[in-house]
Amino acid sequence: MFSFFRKKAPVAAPAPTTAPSGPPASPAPSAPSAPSAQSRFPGFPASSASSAPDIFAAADTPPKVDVGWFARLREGLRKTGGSLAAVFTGTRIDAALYEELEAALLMADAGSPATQALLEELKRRVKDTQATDPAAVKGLLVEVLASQLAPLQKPLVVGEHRPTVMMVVGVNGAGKTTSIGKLTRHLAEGGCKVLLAAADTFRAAAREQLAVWADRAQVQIVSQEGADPAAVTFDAVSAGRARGCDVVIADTAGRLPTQTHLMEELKKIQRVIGRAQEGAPHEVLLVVDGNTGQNALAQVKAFDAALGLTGLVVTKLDGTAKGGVLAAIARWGAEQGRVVPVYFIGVGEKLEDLQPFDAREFAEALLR
Ligand SMILES: Nc1nc2c(ncn2[C@@H]2O[C@H](COP(=O)(O)OP(=O)(O)OP(=O)(O)O)[C@@H](O)[C@H]2O)c(=O)[nH]1
Ligand SMILES: [Mg+2]
Repeated sequence: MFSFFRKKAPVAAPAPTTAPSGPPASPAPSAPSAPSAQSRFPGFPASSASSAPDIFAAADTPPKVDVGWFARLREGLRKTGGSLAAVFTGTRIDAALYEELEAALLMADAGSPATQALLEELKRRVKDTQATDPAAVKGLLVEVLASQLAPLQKPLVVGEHRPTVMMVVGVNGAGKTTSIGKLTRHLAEGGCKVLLAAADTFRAAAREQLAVWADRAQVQIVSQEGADPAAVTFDAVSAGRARGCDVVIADTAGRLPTQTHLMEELKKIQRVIGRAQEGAPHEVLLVVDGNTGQNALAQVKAFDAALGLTGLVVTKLDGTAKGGVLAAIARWGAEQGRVVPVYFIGVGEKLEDLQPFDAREFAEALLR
């Protein structure tokens, strides 16, 4: 079992309790919790007495214990990797090589601005290092890609606010509920008290799906059939505050950013969360399916314009994803001077298949 979250300070949260799904929970009296001197984070020693605030962070240097997920990422990106690798099988570094590489990057969904930026920086490094062998250029491309993706790598920190409130958004079937489920398990196993809000209220299956994850992780859920999603979320945040939860995560229904009324509904949820807790939501996470290529970038832009995203989860990179879209997202961030980080990538349906994003690992999985 690998550790997903790093303990930076003693945990003040009591042990998780389970509540059945049902109508919005009435705020329960919150028992003041005593700081624990013992680590409840698997794999990490008990921290010494510290006055630092409780902070849980996704490991910024993810442990490399499970090779399975990395193999799945490599396998998922194999096709793109194959086309990129083919560029470097010749014996000369010439204009034809760069042309082929440009085509391969565009095919990999990197988009034109990121492709140009990658090529420019690669040529500069080739010149600086006086590389003469195409294989060496491939090595340099790993470096260039890793450095251009690096701004996307940022740990998700929870614990600075209590509760830390996250709303999770995205198009239909992107992997929102599954990612929330996995994240909840990791948080709960790391000692966080989590409460889920089933703000996808109209589909019974959606509520049930989230309830299954809540049950598995032994965390509370606020859920009400057919209720206004904003009202359910308000109740959940209020209950999270009253019960001394560390994290409240709202699962929303899938929608296209072009569906104006549904985007308005998300804005309402966001506003209402702010009414239940000042300064919240602390995270507005967009889940995007890595298979959707350049459309994923369009989704990032549209949801960001509507809600002001704080982070991304890119799922299904174990499938037929081409992977280049992460370079496009990084380039877009660089151009606008505000990067929306990729907190996690999804490489399958199992718990360990949600991993903190690591720029170098990703570049290596794509190109090695
Ligand atoms: N292969 C693979 N499948 C995934 C991944 N993440 C999610 N899925 C699957 O994608 C499907 C849709 O996932 P959900 O979590 O239900 O997606 P959602 O965004 O909540 O969907 P809606 O609520 O209907 O909008 C499910 O079958 C998941 O198991 C991933 O990283 N890899
Ligand atoms: Mg869902």
